[in-house]
Parts: sequence; structure tokens; C-alpha cells
Amino acid sequence: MTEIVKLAEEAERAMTAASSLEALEEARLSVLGKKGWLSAALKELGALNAEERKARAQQLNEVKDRLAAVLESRKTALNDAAIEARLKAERLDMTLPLNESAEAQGRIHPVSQVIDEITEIFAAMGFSIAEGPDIEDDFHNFTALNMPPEHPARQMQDTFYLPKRGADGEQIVLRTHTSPVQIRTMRGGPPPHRIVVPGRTYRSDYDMTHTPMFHQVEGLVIDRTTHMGHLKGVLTEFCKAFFETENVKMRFRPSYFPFTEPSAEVDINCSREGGVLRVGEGDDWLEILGSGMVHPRVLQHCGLDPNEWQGFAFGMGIDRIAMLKYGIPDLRAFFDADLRWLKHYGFVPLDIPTLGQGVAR
Ligand code: 2U9
Repeated sequence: MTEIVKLAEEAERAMTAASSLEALEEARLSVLGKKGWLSAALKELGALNAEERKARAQQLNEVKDRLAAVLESRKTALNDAAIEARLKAERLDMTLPLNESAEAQGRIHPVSQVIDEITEIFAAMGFSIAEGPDIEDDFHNFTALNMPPEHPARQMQDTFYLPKRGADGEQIVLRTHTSPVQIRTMRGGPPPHRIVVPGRTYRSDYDMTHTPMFHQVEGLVIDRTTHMGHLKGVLTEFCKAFFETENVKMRFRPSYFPFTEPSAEVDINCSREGGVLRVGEGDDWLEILGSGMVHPRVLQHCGLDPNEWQGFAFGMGIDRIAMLKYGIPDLRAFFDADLRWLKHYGFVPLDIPTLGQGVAR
């Protein structure tokens, strides 16, 4: 047996027997450290003739690979054992009393606060709150909303597709808007309908003003004679109540959405003097929501005769509206779960139990 083979066997024994990461490191250094025997042997290769060098290099590399594998496997075993020992030794006593200096009261996140504010305003106008699943099928998220498979609006929505398909082979998505809930409501029972739908929505986008998960509130009214005048009246009342001013000016601008016809985007007046945004003052405009009369094809997908039933729908981004109302500059901070941020921008819960607002203690 050559000297190298003997040394390698000895090193392997030392590594396998190492009972701590420190002992393992010591064993590694004696082989591969600056003064290790394998490092020295590799350095000596240069002094050999070509033929000897080739055979010797092959032998040394085989030894090196073998010992590297032994090192790695022992390291994993020692790390696993250390975690196991910590899990056994450490205990978290959930019954300990609260530290006096700890936060005695939680805060309401601005998104929850704004959802409460919006839904309360619509509840006062006779709307109910509806909710539905975050994971949707292609029909409820797209087709029923007048976006058939090749519709260009599908590409605009940067959809997250799930790897599994539904029972009928249909694609499954993270809902890109809360509109599937309106579809489920209309297919689930007879009109009239008057609902607001708050919830999480998902699109593959990330920058100062977009996060892959964001929040929307949408609304829907379906009845026999509901018309665009009702849309205008309801949204005007909403803006006055939400921005807490009688003076807000509104502009209904023609637009396009596949699920409404005609469609309108709604702007409110604002001023932007000195970089400060003030709603309900000045001659600038700020877009706050989209709306329109429900497209006849959407009604048909829900089993409703467009000659008998009609109505309006609207949608708004809650995160954006919360940023505007409460002067919050960066959307991404909404989802960082930083308690200092929440203490600054969050809301103290009310003692009065209202429609979801605050926590009654
Ligand atoms: C049904 C029929 C119609 C909902 C609508 C909008 C216009 C709209 C955007 C606002 C900002 C989404 O978060 S955002 O990017 N939404 O502009 N949403 S009309 O229309 C519907 C929904 C459901 C059955």
C-alpha cells in the first residue's frame, strides 16, 4: 500500500469519527490546509516527468474527490444532529405573561381599514358583501367575463397559472380580479343583485406601484331598469363619503373593458402643489376607479336575458386608494410586515364593534 493510500484511509477514519464541526475542520486542514499532506503532494507534481505526473495526478485527484464526499456527508450529519439537539433542548413557554414593555395593543393595517371604510359606505347604500376563492378556473376568471381564449386582454393581465388543471382540463389561475365572485353570485341565484366584493387579487408584476398580490373592491348592481344614471349617482356618493368632502369634482371618461359596455373611468379633482397631493382641491385630475354597464354577453354567460336584466359594475385598487387617502409613499411597504411601519401608518382599533372595523375587547 502506498503512503498516499495509507494517509487517505487515516484521514477518512478521522473525518468519519469527528464528533463536532470543529474536529471535522481540523481533519480537513490536516489534508487540504496550507500545510496538509494532500496540498503538499499536489505541489510536488511539478517536479515529476510527464508520464509519472499523469498517473500521480490521477491518483491524487481520486483521493481528493473521495475525501471531499466524506467531508460533505459528515458535515450534513453533524449539522442535522445539532439542529435536532437544539429542538430537544429549547422550549417556548406560551403561558409566560406579556413583557410590560411589549406592545399592548395591535394595529389595523391600512388595507383592512380602507376595506372597512369602503364596504361600510356601500352597505349604507344597500349593498351586501360577497367573497369567493382566490384560486379560480379559466371560465370564471376570463371566459364568463367576455374574454374568450384568444382575447388580447388576457395577456394584459400577467396571469399566474397553476401547474395543475381542473377536472375538465381547464386552466386554473390565481384570480386576476375579484370579478369571478360576481359571476358566481349571478349564476348562484336570481336577480336583483347589489354586492360589493373586496379581496386579494394576483398579477405577475413588481415595482413601486405594483405587487404580485394586491387588493381590489368591485361592485355589481343588476335589476330590471338599472341604468348609467344609477352608476353615476352611486359612485358620486361613494367618492364624497370616502374622501369626506362634498366638494369633490368628478369626471366620467369613456374607456374600454371587455366586461362592460359602455365603460367609463372615473377621475376626481386634486391639486399637486409642492409635490403634495390634495383630493377635492385644484384643477388636476386623478383616476380612482373603472366602471361601466355589464356587457350583455357577460349576462348571457350567467344565464340572464339581457332584454330583461341590466346593471352596472365598478372596480378599484384598494392599495392605491389607501396610499392616496393616507399619504403612504411606497406600496411595497404594505406587505413587509414591519411593526414600526404598522405603528406609524396603522389604525388603533375602536372599542365599538362596527361592521368589521376594529376589534371589540
Ligand atoms: C362583472 C361585470 C363587470 C368590474 C370593473 C373595472 C371596471 C376596473 C380596475 C380598477 C383598478 C382594476 O384594480 S384595478 O386595476 N377595474 O377598471 N372593473 S368595471 O366589472 C365587472 C365585474 C364583474 C360580472
